[in-house]
Amino acid sequence: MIYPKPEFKERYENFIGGEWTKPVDSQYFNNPSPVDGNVFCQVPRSNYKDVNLAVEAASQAVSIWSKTSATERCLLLNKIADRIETNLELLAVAETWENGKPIRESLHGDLPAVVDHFRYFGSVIRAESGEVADIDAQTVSMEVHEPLGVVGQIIPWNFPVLLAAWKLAPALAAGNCVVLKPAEQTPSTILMVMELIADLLPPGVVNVVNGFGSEAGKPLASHPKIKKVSFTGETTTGRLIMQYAAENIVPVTLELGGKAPNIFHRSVMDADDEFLDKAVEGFVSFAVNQGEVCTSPSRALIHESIYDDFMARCLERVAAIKMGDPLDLSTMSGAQVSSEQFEKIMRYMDIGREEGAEVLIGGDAFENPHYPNGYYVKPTVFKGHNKQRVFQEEIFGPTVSVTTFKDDAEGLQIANDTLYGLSAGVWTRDIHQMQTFARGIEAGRIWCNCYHVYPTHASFGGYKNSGFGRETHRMMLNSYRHTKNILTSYSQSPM
Ligand code: TXE
Repeated sequence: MIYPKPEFKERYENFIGGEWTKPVDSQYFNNPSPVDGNVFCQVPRSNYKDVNLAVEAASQAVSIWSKTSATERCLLLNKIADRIETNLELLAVAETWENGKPIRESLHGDLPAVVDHFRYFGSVIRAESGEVADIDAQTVSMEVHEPLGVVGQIIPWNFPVLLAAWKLAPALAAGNCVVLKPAEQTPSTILMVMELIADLLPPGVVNVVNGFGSEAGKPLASHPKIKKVSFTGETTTGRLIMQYAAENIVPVTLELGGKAPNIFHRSVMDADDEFLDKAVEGFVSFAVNQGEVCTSPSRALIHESIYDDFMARCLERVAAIKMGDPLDLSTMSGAQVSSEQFEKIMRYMDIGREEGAEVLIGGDAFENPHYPNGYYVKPTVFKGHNKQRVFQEEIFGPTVSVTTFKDDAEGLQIANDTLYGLSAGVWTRDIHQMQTFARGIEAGRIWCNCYHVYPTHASFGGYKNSGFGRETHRMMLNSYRHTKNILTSYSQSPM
């Protein structure tokens, strides 16, 4: 089945204080689709003036929203979830056109996860109860929570609506108001969501300001009235965000890049066919979302004793990845998000070859007969060693760099030999080996005998240069609120 091309407005505006608001300096930028390379809408090119308006609107809304009951906030989050669910197909098609990802992922992965996210955080705030401790017979300690106020959220382009939901749902649940800046590559699907939910939101509770990083992102992250910055993006940008936030002494959550090892142990080849097939799918998941995933298993470490047999199966499966029209439900790999990202990936194809990595399959652009001007790259497997740049640097494309290891010690050493620490995969039938690797790898998410699974009630976040702070899971509510301790003495005697 092929979905029809979505319909967008020719021009969108910022969403500030519950109103569609033109940019103060009347500047807009063109938004092209990576699917066909053509501009399909215009979006505000905002600057600090627009950010100021949005922060002001959010500041005014805080006094009311922060006082709402958990029940009220829960109801709003559930209404948002319902509205998105009712329009799931519309938004999934738009997301594919905006980002390039295949419709089967936006329809069955991204958008359902968005709905689930709002429902989950609606549920957990209703289920919460606090902590009270008897310090002694006359003294009681009580932990209470209070919202931070206005939070700034800056998101990237690889999962535009889903990452907006990852940040919005917990921030709202905790009683904050938000100013959100989408990525300049993917500004419009989030605005479509805002159109759908605008009537549900009290004015100023969620504000969306579009624009470029230096022009709109920086003034947002450095605004003195922002009480927290939550950022997902490149590690170098994350460093800047910390610097901006340091000026105002506000907390940051950083979800940055990755170079995940996916480790296949000897026992994978001894397992039954079902498990072996699952492991092969785990290997191939480097091509999910065209590799534009911070957790992408972009390094595969394969035990030397199974390399030939296992790789033969993997390469056969990679060759079967169907490319084509991203709006076709049978397409498995779509377009890279932008011409810049496409060029970056193609540069790494050259870098890999120049450094002596062998290209086992792919290594080139894909000429899409449906869309000759879109940005398509063939799923690519490099064979080399962990010192090469294609093993060390985040390519963010459908590539995996494969190497072998001889024993557990060497496997662990290679796995940790990277600046990043976001995630890893471990494939083995040996439970002791699984535990050794799960505990030994320096990363925030270890998938054991699975990959690319993101339940909302499991925590997610990085070690090392992949950032800090967690997303998903109710534990992150505390990163969107203060904890206040109220210590009461009931004693009548002097202290
Ligand atoms: O990221 P940026 P880019 C990695 C991936 C990709 C590379 C570059 O390797 O190839 O980063 O992508 C905003 N102050 N990831 O250039 O610049 C920007 O407008 C405030 C991994 O798109 O970090 C956008 O909204 N904001 C990542 C957001 O930051 C600034 C996902 C991300 O853009 C800013 C995306 C500034 N000075 C890319 N500069 C992941 N962890 O999943 C930019 N921005």
